[in-house]
Amino acid sequence: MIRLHHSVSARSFRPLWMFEELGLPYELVMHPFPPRVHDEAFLEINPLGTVPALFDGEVRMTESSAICQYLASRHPEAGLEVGPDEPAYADYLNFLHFGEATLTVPQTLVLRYGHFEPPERRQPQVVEDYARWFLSRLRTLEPRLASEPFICAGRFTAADVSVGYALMLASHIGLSERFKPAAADYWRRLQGREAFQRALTAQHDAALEQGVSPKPAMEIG
Ligand SMILES: N[C@@H](CCC(=O)N[C@@H](CS)C(=O)NCC(=O)O)C(=O)O
Repeated sequence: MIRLHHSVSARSFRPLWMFEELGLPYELVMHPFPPRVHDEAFLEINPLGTVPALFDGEVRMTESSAICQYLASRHPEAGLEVGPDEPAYADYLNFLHFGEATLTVPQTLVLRYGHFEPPERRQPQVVEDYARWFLSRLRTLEPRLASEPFICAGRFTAADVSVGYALMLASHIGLSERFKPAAADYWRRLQGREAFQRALTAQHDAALEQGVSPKPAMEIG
């Protein structure tokens, strides 16, 4: 069975959400965040010290958007991938990576320098600069999201999971109040998906069962 190492609401939520969209059986191993700080032995599972860490037979993966792509293409019958022969193939790959590289990475600077670092190392200017960076890149999606229900291909795909997680993180760190209307509607639509709700429940229940706090470490406020 696929095993996913996960911390509540960390990027490993992307593969967890994919499992629920695909109806796959999986084992969820919960870690307090950040895993390498709470358990040095985690570095044997993933030398990067980060989640996700996914094991599927001989396969080992540590990049959340790549895992979404992997799962979608392993289960093409579910329609969560966009194939090379479809017109939206390039958009699909672009947004799958945009979700992590462009929309999530700047938020990690907001989190680190506004929340995780000790008070004397906090950098309010970095926090505001990278919050704006994130919001201005997100704004580029407004025309698309105002006329399309999903990010590409006219249907829900793994690219929506990638971008959707970035919106979830933004809501934890207080940036969703600054979303423009089409992004706010899109985020509401994604949260309304049954698989998204099941993923939230799964991480909550697994955290409690495994003695880990179910509260997201990245929640500000
Ligand atoms: N690009 C990687 C980033 C993985 C990553 O940085 N994960 C964060 C959680 S959101 C983490 O585990 N951080 C813990 C640490 O840096 O010690 C991905 O998309 O999976």
